[in-house]
Amino acid sequence: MVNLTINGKQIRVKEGTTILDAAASAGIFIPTLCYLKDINEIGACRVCVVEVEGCAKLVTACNNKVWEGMDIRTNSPKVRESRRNNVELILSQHDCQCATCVRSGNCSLQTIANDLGILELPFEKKLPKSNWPMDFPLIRDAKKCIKCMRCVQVCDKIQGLNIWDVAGTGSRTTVDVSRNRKIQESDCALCGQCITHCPVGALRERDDVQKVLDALADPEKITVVQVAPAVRAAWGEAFGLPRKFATVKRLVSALRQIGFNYIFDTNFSADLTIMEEGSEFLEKVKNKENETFPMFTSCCPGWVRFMKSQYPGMVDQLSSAKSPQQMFGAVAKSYYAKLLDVDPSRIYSISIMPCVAKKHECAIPVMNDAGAGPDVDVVLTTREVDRLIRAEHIIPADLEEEEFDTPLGTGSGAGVIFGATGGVMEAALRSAYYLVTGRNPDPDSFSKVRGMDGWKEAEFNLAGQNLKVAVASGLSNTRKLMEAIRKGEVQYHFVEIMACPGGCAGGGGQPIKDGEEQAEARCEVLYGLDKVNNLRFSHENPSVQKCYQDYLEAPLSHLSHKLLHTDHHA
Ligand code: HC1
Ligand code: SF4
Repeated sequence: MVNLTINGKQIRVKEGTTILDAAASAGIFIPTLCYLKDINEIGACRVCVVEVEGCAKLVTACNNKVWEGMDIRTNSPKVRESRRNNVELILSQHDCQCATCVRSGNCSLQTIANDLGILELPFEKKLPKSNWPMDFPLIRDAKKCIKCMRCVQVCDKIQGLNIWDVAGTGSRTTVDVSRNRKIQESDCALCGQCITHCPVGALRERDDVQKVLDALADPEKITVVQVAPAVRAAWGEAFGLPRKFATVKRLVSALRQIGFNYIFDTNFSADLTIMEEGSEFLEKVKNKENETFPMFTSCCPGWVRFMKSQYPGMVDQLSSAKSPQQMFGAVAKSYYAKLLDVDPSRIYSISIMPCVAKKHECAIPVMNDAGAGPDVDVVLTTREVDRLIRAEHIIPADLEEEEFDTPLGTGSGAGVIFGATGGVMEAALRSAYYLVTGRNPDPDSFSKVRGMDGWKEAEFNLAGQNLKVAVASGLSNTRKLMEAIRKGEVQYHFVEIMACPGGCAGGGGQPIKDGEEQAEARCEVLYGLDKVNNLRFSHENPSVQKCYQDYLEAPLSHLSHKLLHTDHHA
C-alpha cells in the first residue's frame, strides 16, 4: 500500500494506482478530457494536471502513479491557471459553434470550459479545412477535432481496424483517415464506436431526421416505423429517465405523437430471422458432408462489412438470411402493403436503430426485394430519434405507455435479446431445438452464451447432435476468433458476431455518456424483458406464424428466399 496526501487529506491506496484513481477514491474530482480508462491514458490534453510537492513541473493525473509520501494539490493557483490555459489552447483550435453542434449539452469540452469559467478566447483561431463526404453515414468534422486520440485508440485497440491516424504537422496536426485514404476507400466497418467515444462533436452520424420529417408531412406517404431491440434499453438515457420508466411503450407513445402512421417492432422480424436462419442452419447440419462450417450470423452490418473487407474468401459462410431490419422492410412493402391494400410505393419505411452501419445496410443497392424502392427508406439512430423527440417538444417524463400496432408489433423474448451479445445465438438455439425435436426446451437452457466476454464458446446437445458454438463482440475479438478458425485451432458449427462490444446494446448509434460504458446495463434490461415476456420462442410468435400461413408459406420457401435472403456479395 502507498500513503499519500491529496489537498491535505491523508490517503492509502494500492501500489500502482494512478493519481486520478487515488483522488477519486477519496472523493476528490480531477477533470479529464482525453482520458478513457484502459483505452486512452496518454495525458494528451493536460486537463488533469496536478501539482506535486518537490516537482518543478505539473504532472498529469491520468497516467502517473502515486508514490509513498507524495503530496498533491489538485486545485492550487498554478494548477488552475495551467488547466485553464490548456483548455483555452484547445478551444483556439476548435470550432466553437455550440448552438449548431450535435453534442451541445453533452460535450466534455463545453462542460470543462464552462466549469473553468472561460468566457472569452485569448487566442486567435486556426481551423483546418474539412472536405468530408457529407453523404457518408459517418461524419468527421476536422474543425471540431481536439486531437485527444480517443477515436484512434478505440479503433485500434477495441476494433482493430486502424482507420484513424494523426495527420499533418505543427499547428496543422489533426486526426484523419489513416494512410492518406478517403473514408470510402478505407475498411471502416461503420460500427460507430469512434463516435460514442469522442468527447466532442468531431464525429457523428449523418443526420437523416429531415428526410423523416418530409415523409411525415407528405400525405401520399404511409410512414411505417420499426424499433430495434436495443433501442428500448437506451433511448431514455438522453433524457435522464430511469431505465424502468423509459419503456418501449413510452417510446411508442412519443412516436405516435410525432405522427408516424404505424409503429412496429423489429423483434417481429428478429423472430422471422430465427425461422429463416435456424432452418438454414439445420439444413446445413443435415447436409454436413457438403457444407463448410461454421455458419456465421449476418444480422450485424458492421460485421458483414468487416467480413467482406478482411475475410472476403469466407463471405459465403455468412447465413444468407438478411438482417431483421431488412426483412422487416421487405415485409412492410409486400405483405403489409397487401394487408393495408395499398400500393407498396406509398409505404415509407423507417427504422430506428442503435447503429450507424444500418444506414449503410439499407442503402445497399440489392436491398429492394419488395420492388418498391429501398425496402428500408431511412434509418435513424437512437440519438437521432432522441433529438427528434426534443425537436417536437415532447416531454418524455410525461409520456403514457402505448402499445405497438398489429400485427408487426408482436415480438418474442427471443427477439428482444437479439440486442445483446449472444442473444441471436440463444434465440436460434431455442427454436432449433424445437424444430429438431418438436418440443420446446427450457428457454434458459442456452444462457451460457450470455455475458460481456468478448469471445465465448459453448457446446450443446441437440437431439443427439453435438453442436459447438461461439459468440464474439467487438472486432478485435472477432479477428482473434477468425484467425483461430482459419488456422484450424478451433472448430464451430455456428458463430454469432456483433461488431460492437456487448452487441447492439453498445451500438455506435446509442446515446453517449462520456467515459461510461452502458452496454452491460442495457443487456440486463433486454434479458429482463425476455424473462417476463409471455412469448419466449420465435416459432411461437403468432404474427410470424400468420405471415407464413397467409403469405410466405414456409421458411426457405421461394418467396421467403426472394424477400428475406441475400448472398452478401453486393
Ligand atoms: Fe441490432 Fe438486429 S439486434 S442488428 O443488433 O439483428 O442495430 O438492436 O435491430 O436488424 O433485431 C441493431 C439491435 C437490430 C437487426 C435485430
Ligand atoms: Fe450495428 Fe449492432 Fe453491429 Fe454495432 S453490433 S455495428 S450496433 S448491428
